[in-house]
Amino acid sequence: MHPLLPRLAAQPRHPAVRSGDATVTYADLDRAARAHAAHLLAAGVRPGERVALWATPDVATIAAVVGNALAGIATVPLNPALGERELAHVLRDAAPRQVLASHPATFAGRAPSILPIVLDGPPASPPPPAAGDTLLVLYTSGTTGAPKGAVITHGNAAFDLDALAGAWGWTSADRLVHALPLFHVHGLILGVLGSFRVGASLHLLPKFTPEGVCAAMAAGGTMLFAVPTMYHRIAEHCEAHPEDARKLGRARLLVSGSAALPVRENERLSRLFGQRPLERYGLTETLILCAARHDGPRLAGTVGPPLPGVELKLVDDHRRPLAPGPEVIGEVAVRGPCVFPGYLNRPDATAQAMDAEGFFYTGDIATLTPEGEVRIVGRRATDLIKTGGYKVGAGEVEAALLEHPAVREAAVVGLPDDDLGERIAAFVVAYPGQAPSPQELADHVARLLAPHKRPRVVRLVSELPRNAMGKVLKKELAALPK
Ligand code: MLC
Ligand code: AMP
Repeated sequence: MHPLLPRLAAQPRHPAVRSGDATVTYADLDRAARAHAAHLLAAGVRPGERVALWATPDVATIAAVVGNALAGIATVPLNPALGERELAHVLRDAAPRQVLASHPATFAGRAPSILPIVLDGPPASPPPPAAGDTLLVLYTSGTTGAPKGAVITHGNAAFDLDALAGAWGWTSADRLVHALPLFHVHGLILGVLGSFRVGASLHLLPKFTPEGVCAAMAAGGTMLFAVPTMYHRIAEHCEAHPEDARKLGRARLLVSGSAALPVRENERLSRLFGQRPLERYGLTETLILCAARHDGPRLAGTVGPPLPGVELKLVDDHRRPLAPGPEVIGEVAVRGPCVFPGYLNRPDATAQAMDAEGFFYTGDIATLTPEGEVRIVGRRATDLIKTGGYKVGAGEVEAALLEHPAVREAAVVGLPDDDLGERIAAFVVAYPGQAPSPQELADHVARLLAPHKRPRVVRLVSELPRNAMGKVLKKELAALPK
């Protein structure tokens, strides 16, 4: 029995994935995943090595992720929209043994050699990987520099998914409606691997639309995982289409995460659907740390208590623990079996984020309610932006802007946004005689990094406000009249 996916071979006729008109049973998935593993092993990929995979939202990609997990081969999922600069960085840093795609032609020329995922042929039965073996390397942004590869082990994922299954009463009777990207924790670990660990079914939507989500819920969905931006768009849609609101109202559980769900939005969703969404909180590096329980209180603005087995404390600016109390605000530090072992090739960054006792410092600022629920109230670094549930470092966007020949200086901030949570705004000083258009600069960033990292607002300014030390005063920029 595979330690991460024990149900894979245990319920052959149960539906595993529904995508479009096709339904793939657990037997189909198990067979396809093992055939894929056999091809990789025959091609000389060894357990413990890394394989990159264009994470297109289709069954072949999912089967390849599962096959890699069965064989102990680490998956490096690639955002299909990744820009050229960021893709080159990831491929250099992760140095995958192979790059795979369900449709290699789509990505022709984007990597030296791209192999198709092959799902037929004799299945492999490799020995199961150990808890400490790498399951995934997930690239995540910091305040500066290029994204870092967070190493997630089989043990990290198994612990976290079991804790979440307990919190949400998640079982094989569930069908999860899922329209999240497959290259981050939320969509890939929770949505895909979580469903398969508990033996549930997954209704995969290749593209998020409110109409598509409502139709999938009406077609038998019991749970929805989505980011606040998706809930915002679903709410807008359902206010105009009450019949669709009723479809979501029948859900067993609506779960929101990856960014704060504003209290106002929470109230709006409760009114629309007759049930309050559950929030959960986590990071790529730690997986999910806190979650409201399906049978517990649902308080707007809180992300639930720490999951059983997760140690959570609030610390001050010097990482000294703060005595818990109603007025206490501090940075969230965590320890537990879901916390990653470190960043790939970056012992410096790992040592900065974690202490010798194994506590990871999240950068999130929180308070604790008297009942022990966590309320996230902010973030330490203004240079980290969460937009549509994606984390973006201001530094990487600034560096990309500076590569544009017309840009002399650039400062990037996140501005509050009802839809995206934060929208990326760039303040740009152009070289004399140059006036690049906002669209041109946004396209430039989308081409180098990824479309979700493009600035949605670009303002040309004559100079950037700086303090006496020459440091850009970002708070002043964010406060400039629109
Ligand atoms: C627009 N597009 C461009 C472009 N402008 N493409 C190239 N150049 C330009 N200048 C295209 C995009 O490619 C995309 O195409 C479309 O326009 C819209 O792109 P977008 O603006 O990025 O998407 P948007 O509509 O805003 O998407 C909203 C969203 C998305 C909610 C669907 O943000 C999303 O999927 N968010 C989920 C993020 C997530 O999973 N986070 C989890 C991180 S894990 P096309 O073809 O795609 O439409 C984590 C831990 C935890 O945080 O706690 O979970
Ligand atoms: P990522 O690195 O993309 O995994 O993003 C992790 C960050 O997302 C956390 O550090 C938080 O800032 C934010 N986040 C995730 N879930 C929540 C939530 N429920 N409420 C508030 N912030 C969240």
